[in-house]
Amino acid sequence: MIIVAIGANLPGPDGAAPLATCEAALDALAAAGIRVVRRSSWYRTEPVGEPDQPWFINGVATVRTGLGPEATLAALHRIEARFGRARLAAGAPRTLDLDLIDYRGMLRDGPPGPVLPHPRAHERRFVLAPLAEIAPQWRHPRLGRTAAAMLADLPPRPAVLRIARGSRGRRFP
Ligand code: PH2
Ligand code: MG
Ligand code: MG
Repeated sequence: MIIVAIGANLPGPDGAAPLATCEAALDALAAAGIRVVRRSSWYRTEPVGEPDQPWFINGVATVRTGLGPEATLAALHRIEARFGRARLAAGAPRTLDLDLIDYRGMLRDGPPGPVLPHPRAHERRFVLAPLAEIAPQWRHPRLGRTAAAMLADLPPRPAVLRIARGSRGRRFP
C-alpha cells in the first residue's frame, strides 16, 4: 500500500482556508500521476510539538502510482511548493504538508530520498486516526502492528476530531 498523509494549518498564498487547500491537494496528486484510491475524512487536530500555532486539518489517502518512492516524494514536495509551502523549522506551521507514510512496505533510511515508513507515523494520532478509518488492517512495515492497534495505544491528547462533512461540503446527520 502507498499512503500519503495531508496536513495544513495556515491559509494558502491566495488566502484559501486549510481545508480547501487539503481538498485541492488531492486533485493535485491525481494531476501529478498519483491516483487517490481511498481518502479519509478530514480531521481537526491539536498541534503536536510546538503548541503555539493554529490547529491543523489532517487526513490520509491511499494512492496508486507508477512513480517510485523518490519520484513520489519529489512530486509531493513540488505540490507543497505550489501551495506556498516555505521550508522553515521542523514543526513550524505550514500551508500544506504532504508526507509519504508507507511505500509498499519498503524500509528506507533517507535522506537522500524518503525515510520509510515515516519515522513518526506510529506515534501520531493525527495520522493513525484517519488511516484506521480507511485501512485499519494496514500493518506498520517495521513494527508489524496494525493502524487500529497502534491507535488504540495512544493517549487521547493531543486531540483529533473528525469533521462530519462529505467531500462536497454536504452535512451528514
Ligand atoms: N505536523 C507536524 C507537527 N505537528 N500537528 C498536527 N496536529 N498535525 C500535523 O500535521 C503536524 C503537527 C510536522 O509535520
Ligand atoms: Mg509532517
Ligand atoms: Mg512533511
